[in-house]
Amino acid sequence: MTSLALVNINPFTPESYRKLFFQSNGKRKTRGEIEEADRGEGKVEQELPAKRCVLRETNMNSRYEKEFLEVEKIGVGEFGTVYKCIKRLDGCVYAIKRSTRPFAGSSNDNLALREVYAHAVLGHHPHVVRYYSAWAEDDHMIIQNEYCNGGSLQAAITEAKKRGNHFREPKLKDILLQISLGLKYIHNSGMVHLDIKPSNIFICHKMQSDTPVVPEEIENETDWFLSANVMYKIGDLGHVTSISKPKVEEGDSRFLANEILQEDYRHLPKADIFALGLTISVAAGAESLPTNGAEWHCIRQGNLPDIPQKLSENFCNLLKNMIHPDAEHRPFAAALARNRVLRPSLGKTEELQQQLNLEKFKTATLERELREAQQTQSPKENICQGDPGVSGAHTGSRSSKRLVGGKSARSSSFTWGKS
Ligand code: 809
Repeated sequence: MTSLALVNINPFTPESYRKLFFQSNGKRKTRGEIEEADRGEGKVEQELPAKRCVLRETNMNSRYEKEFLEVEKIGVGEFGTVYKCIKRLDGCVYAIKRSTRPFAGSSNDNLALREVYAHAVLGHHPHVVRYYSAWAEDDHMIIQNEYCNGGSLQAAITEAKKRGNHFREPKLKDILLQISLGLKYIHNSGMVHLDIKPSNIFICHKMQSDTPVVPEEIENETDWFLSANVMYKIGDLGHVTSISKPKVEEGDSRFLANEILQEDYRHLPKADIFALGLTISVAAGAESLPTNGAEWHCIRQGNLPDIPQKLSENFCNLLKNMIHPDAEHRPFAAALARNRVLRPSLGKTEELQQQLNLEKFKTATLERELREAQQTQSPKENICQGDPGVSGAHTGSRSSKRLVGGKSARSSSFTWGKS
């Protein structure tokens, strides 16, 4: 029996995902066929699998081999090798990194552990790659993360460049907004990423699901991503540190803010904003960034690298602000996440809210005037209406309390913010 047969098929995964593992005749695909189908998305015929396979005991000692089927290597870096794997038990795909560095115990300084600590504390956010598990094996740290099926932003930029293309303004704004939301979450959790760059942003394309989400049904603003077709997520938390007690391990020098080089850690979250500004510039088509030298310093003086497309003035100014030499001058992630340049619809909402508040104010004024007019009417009329303000006129009956203005006076309380 091949190890491929030792993978369960999860019936709840989207159909397109199941198609990856089965042929139209219900037979399981070989590893080669799976890789082939994964490369040529959309070519596989529509048919559901008929069989399920039960996990069987293997003789393997390694947890990695026992629990996962390795599909392919998806990246090799300075700190480890990343594989696309299927978990045999749940039949889902994960990205698994095996660190190159030997795992040196559980010291707080251990970089491999820092990544795990950060993931564990951060929990779940739609714009941060999800963490599932981590363990040490053969003296190496292994981390099991969410698999993002669209590769990295760096790979997408390279691919676009090959075709003589680059990301256009609406797409750039979408990426900037989504990553700002992820950063806002990380920063609000008291941490900073410190290695934001295109190769640490991962893309998830929505898989065809059996129960599609209807955008109109999404009421909660924070759930908007359920209708998004492309999600951008912050990954590789290997440099994460806390804002209050930082242990800074410098990230990629091409995206490094000058104050970090100067060991000035007073505004750490703004170093992530600086790196994000340059990340978006690269996605916009800026040539490869300098690692040091005069050009490096020129960018740190607030000059955006050359971008070979016309961006709107507003957007350009926003990017410029993000790389401002004075860290304090750069916007916070939270401010980016509600910036009108990135979210023009928020402006409309605010405008409508103001109009609504004005109308409510006018209504409240009219109601008050009406009550005052009623109170200045003849005492006889007041008695008929059972005005409790007129001495001896209160009848005590339920219906007599129901003044015309009385009811609306009670219902006219309102708030000036969101309603
Ligand atoms: O999808 C990924 N999730 C990760 O955490 C991750 C992923 C990728 C991908 C996407 C494939 O479509 C490519 N590479 C090179 C990845 C690396 C990681 C990763 C980064 C992991 Cl698993 C741990 C730490 C840093």
